[in-house]
Amino acid sequence: MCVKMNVLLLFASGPDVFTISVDERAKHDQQFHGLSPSAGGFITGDQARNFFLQSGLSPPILAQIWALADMNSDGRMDIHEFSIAMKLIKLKLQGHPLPSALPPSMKQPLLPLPPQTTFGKCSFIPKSLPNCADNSVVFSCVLMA
Ligand SMILES: [Ca+2]
Repeated sequence: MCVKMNVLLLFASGPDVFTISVDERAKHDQQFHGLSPSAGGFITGDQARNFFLQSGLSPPILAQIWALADMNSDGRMDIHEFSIAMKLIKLKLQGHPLPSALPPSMKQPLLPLPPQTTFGKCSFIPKSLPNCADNSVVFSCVLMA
């Protein structure tokens, strides 16, 4: 009972309009690799520009999106930056105004793919729920044999 409640709270405070979903991430991954990124995992400004223009957004808007998404301003995009740009393009096409600065939810490292409830040899299980008085859920990482 207490666990369920807290998990719901986590979800309620988590995703916002800028959060890139796992499905979107998978699509962005595919598109990124379709653009033949370099061995280091980057696409150039030219590669990205031609692709982004297909969205139908105007070059000045795309320039703004590029400026936001190219977090380290090195003139090229890794998969994370590309995913941010694609998300901003989608939001813009849906009528959302572009943010003046990149929202924290976008700067976070992308979720691992595919989504997993277990990671490596760790399994997260509720550790103890004495009385839920402190309204917190304790998880413990148990090594599986
Ligand atoms: Ca960059």
